[in-house]
Amino acid sequence: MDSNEIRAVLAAQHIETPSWAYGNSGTRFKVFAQPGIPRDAYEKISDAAVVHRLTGVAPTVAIHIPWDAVEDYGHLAQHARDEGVAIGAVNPNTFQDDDYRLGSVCNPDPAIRRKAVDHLVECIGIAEQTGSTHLSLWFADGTNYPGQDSIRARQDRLAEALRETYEAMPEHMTMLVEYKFFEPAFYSTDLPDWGTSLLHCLHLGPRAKVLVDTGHHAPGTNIEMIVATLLREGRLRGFHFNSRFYADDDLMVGAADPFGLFRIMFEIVQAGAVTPESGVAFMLDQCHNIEAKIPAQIRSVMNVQEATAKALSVDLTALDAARAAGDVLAANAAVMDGYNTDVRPLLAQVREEMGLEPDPVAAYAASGHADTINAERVGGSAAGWGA
Ligand code: RM4
Ligand code: MN
Ligand code: MN
Repeated sequence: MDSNEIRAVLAAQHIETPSWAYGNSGTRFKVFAQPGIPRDAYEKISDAAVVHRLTGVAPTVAIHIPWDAVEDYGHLAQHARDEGVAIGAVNPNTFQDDDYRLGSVCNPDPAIRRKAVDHLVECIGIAEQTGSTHLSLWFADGTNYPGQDSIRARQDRLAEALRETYEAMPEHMTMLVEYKFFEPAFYSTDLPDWGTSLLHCLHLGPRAKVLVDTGHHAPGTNIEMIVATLLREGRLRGFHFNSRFYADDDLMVGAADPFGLFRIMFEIVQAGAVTPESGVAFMLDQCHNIEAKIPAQIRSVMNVQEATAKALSVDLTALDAARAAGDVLAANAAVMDGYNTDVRPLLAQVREEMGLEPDPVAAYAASGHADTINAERVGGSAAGWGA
């Protein structure tokens, strides 16, 4: 790919930010409140719009229900449009209610399963009102002790709940099925890995696809291999990007392991799946516990762009030749040359061609926007986990 083609792909890239990244968050030890935090879904969307205005590649924002519950979702979608963005994936929440102590859709009690599925179906209705095409599912379901519940019965309940939800979706909607290997359940998790997610998706039908959250794997897992496998099956619908040192840390993508992010993006590039038309959604799923939220989201978007630009910089002709010749070192060198390319000047050029400032972090700092929201957003309660 020549530089013009690379710049065109980068300018067309689409990275979705999550509404929950703009609210206060923390660990189970402490949530450190920050000034200027949105007090409702409207203000979160306004913050996401700031990220889009400065980066040019973050035109949608994911919402989480009920964290972002409002009276009128059509009105919320109009607010997003007025701000120059749109509402992206709708994420139901079946993990913050006392009823869900033993699980939601896999709970042994049919009344609680009913409540959970009703919420999933409610979120389909919300997605229709916001114009969203993605229903993004993650379940905290699982058990803590061997014998606590039947692993097989829980799979049956999961399949039944997913089936009812799938059938309630309109034709244009896609279900994303996310997995995570542990937490909050510590013995067995009902959707622990990509294989289990994929099996459920295959049983459901073509509009059920897997979502890969980069923080949801055991240390050392070769995530790009999962990505390649799911792409081959046409069942990779999206990512939740973040980075981890230990568990589901939800730190800024590309901060802990920029090379791992590059390897994932290189699989995406080789499959021709970078552009929005390819149907793979690049979403962030992060929390900024100690750093400022908006600039952290901007930095995260830039980190994804840099990994993508490096992946696009790999000389595929040289790589193919090296592979065909069985030249291991030359093949590896071709990939590493891409990774070691300083793509920051290229991305600065992309932004200038899009009419943006070349350095979005500096542009945010210079904008004075932080002072404005700190002064405006007083009173009310700051949004946060569970709010
Ligand atoms: C989970 C998972 C989900 C996210 C919640 C907040 O670990 O990553 O995608 O919605 O956290
Ligand atoms: Mn996630
Ligand atoms: Mn997570």
